[in-house]
Amino acid sequence: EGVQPQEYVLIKMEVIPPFPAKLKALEGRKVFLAAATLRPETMYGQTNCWVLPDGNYGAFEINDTDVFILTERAALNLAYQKLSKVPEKLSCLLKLSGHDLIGLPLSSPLAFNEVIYSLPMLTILTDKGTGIVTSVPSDSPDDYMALKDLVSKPALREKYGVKDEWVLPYEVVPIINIPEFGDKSAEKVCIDLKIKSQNDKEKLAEAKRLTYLKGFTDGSMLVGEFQGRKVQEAKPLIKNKLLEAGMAVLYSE
Ligand code: A2H
Repeated sequence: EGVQPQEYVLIKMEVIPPFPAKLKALEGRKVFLAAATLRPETMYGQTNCWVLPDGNYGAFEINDTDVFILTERAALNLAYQKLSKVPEKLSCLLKLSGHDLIGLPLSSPLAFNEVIYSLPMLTILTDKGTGIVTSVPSDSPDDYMALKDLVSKPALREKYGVKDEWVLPYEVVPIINIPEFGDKSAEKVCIDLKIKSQNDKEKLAEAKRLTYLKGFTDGSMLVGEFQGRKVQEAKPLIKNKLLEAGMAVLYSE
């Protein structure tokens, strides 16, 4: 962790009832996978959610109505940021593993896809953010490659119990244009750099550097309320919209 605190937007990805057996204890509650992002303006292009299969998660009461699924570490940080039912204390309703979360159908703010699924990503860090990541393959090289791995490797889907219909038909949703990279910048850069899988760390770091920088400085919105505006301008507007609508909360660590 750096010297400066990092501020994330936590996107409330709602688990669509009825809940599977592992989540039965949460029935009747409003349950969200809380995904940490630095790119709230990309939420239109969400295609799925990522969890770490062997990761440890919990379902924590955040206030009188909402339950967040995330790592205990993140829940504790949130408890010190006025986001726990009991001030500065955890209220864990249920412990869960990443495996328990794979295949959950979700409804996520701003996403053009009305129902998206929770899927395995093997490179998620449990000491960063919430351990839950929302997937935007048009603009995130990590997301693009992790999804491509699942789409192109039936054995990988089988290993993690991923049903074909949770990943297929697979479509990248264009949401931001970057003059140098087009309307699906992550896909283009991953192809140009010949990235082979989600584990190709060095090349992915370069792809992220390229798209992140150019997306912010040169990108413009192709969709949504701020269509045609620069990403730089749209980003704080969309972030505030999500926060005001109660679809997201701020989180620092
Ligand atoms: B970003 P930083 Cl479109 N493990 O959101 C691995 N990755 C994580 C994570 C974790 N525990 N928690 C968050 N992240 C991802 C959107 C996005 C992101 C786009 C493009 C780039 C991008 C959609 N996924 O991140 O190390 C989340 O993915 C590029 C780095 O704190 C989060 O924002 O800088 C970002 O990494 C935070 O990473």
